[in-house]
Amino acid sequence: MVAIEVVRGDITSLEVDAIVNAANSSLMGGGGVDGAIHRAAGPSLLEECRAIVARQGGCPPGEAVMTGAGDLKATVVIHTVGPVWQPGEGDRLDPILASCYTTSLRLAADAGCRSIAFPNISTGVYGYPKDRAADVAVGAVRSLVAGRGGGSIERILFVCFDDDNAELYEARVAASG
Ligand code: AR6
Repeated sequence: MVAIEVVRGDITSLEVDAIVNAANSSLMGGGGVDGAIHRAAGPSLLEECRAIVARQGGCPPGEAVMTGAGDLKATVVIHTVGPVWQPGEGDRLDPILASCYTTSLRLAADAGCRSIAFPNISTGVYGYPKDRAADVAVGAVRSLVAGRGGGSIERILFVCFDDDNAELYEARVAASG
């Protein structure tokens, strides 16, 4: 049985095995949750990201890479890149956003993680409509778990920084539980 929870607050303060970062394709840090995670983790995160970029180039939207977690309480940070919202392109972008969640979950499971925390990917700077992103996120996680694709994962947290997202996620997680 996998527990799916909604938490309000700052993702960097959580004690979970894997923290997911809403990064950009350069993996070189940025604002929003990306900036907060890099600040809290310290310089080792950027060093590891640089090594990944040197090896494989950047990270395309919908994909994810994993690093250690530096000074964070987590064990790993999974850096995924959400799609930038474009009006009229939702049907093309939704599967890319869904892939951020499922790819990150699979990476965490491959690393033997038991708990993972997601921010609301693409709903800040990248401008995705929050209700649409919440539908995609909860739907993607639920179907992966229902198909028993979660491996070692026992706890999945949706971490909501703003009240709008918290209400959207609380309603959807309760409705699909
Ligand atoms: N803990 C949890 N959630 C947070 C935190 C935090 N400490 N800080 C912000 N959020 P965004 P994106 C929420 O803009 O839209 C960066 O510059 C925030 O309220 O961080 O995927 C990257 O480098 C919002 O709901 O990510 C990329 O260039 C959510 O996190 C770009 O932004 C995502 O907002 C990615 O844009």
